[in-house]
Amino acid sequence: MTREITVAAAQLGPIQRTDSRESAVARMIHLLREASRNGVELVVFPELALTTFFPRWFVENISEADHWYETEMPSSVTQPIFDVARELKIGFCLGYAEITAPDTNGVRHRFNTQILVDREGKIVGKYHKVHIPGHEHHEPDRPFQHAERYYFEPGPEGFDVWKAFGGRFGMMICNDRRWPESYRLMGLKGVEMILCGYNTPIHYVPDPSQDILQGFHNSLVMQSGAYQNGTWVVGVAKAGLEEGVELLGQSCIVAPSGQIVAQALTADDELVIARCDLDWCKRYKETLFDFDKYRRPEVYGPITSQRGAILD
Ligand code: CDT
Repeated sequence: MTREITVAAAQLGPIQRTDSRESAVARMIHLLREASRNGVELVVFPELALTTFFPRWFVENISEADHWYETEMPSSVTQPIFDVARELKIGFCLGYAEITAPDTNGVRHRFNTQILVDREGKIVGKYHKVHIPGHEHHEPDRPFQHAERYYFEPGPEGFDVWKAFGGRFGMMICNDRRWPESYRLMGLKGVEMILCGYNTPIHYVPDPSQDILQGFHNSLVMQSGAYQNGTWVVGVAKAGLEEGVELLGQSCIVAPSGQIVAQALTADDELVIARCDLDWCKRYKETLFDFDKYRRPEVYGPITSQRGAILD
């Protein structure tokens, strides 16, 4: 059986506040059909792909924001993505805001979620974003909010790897890609391809000097994470000018060598396609990054026992 898979990072241009879910779904279906014409077997969509990036606005009563979340997946609105992908025999990965049914304490949980769907239209993996960036309270002096910490709780399950598409696939979402622990936890489960959707404003409000480095940091973290764990990484943006906020594009596919093999040319709807040999991972996993031979977990304890730096 071949260990090669043709993958597309399906970058989306902006989704404005008044754009319906139906219009986002229609754009995704258009990309699925284009992917099929190019022999793609797996299409990866961005974080919160069905709506605008709503954490940029604050509402006093969080239930006023409930309409941004999905209560079921698929729903009548998202079912066409599943139907068309299955008809084309394409798997896909989709990011969306999820609100759960009430738990035993009557609490509904809000997660920033990503799912992996196989070529038969079955959900084979679900991931809840672990690293939630931004702020939890209204910050009226900012030009725009990034209140993800108000709208989402961190995924309690952590990182996982699913056997699918003839390999080992992992998921992470946006800010997760900046943290080496995200990649390493999946690396320790033998991950061969990590799928990561993102919405990254180019303007970083707490320190605008980082603005011109957004593209560099985006590639830096994904290239390092790929190389240091011998895995493919597929990074997929929602890009362009969304509600007056410029979002980084530069969706890309990174090889286990750390090299970018394909990258978006626009900040709009665009497929970034690469044929990826999952066996390429072995060249790194079995040599320089042979974890079993070279790692020293006995001296890594503070990484899990401690959160912030402790200064002597
Ligand atoms: N969506 C997301 O996680 N975006 C963050 C922005 C950080 S600034 C609050 C990112 O890491 O790209």
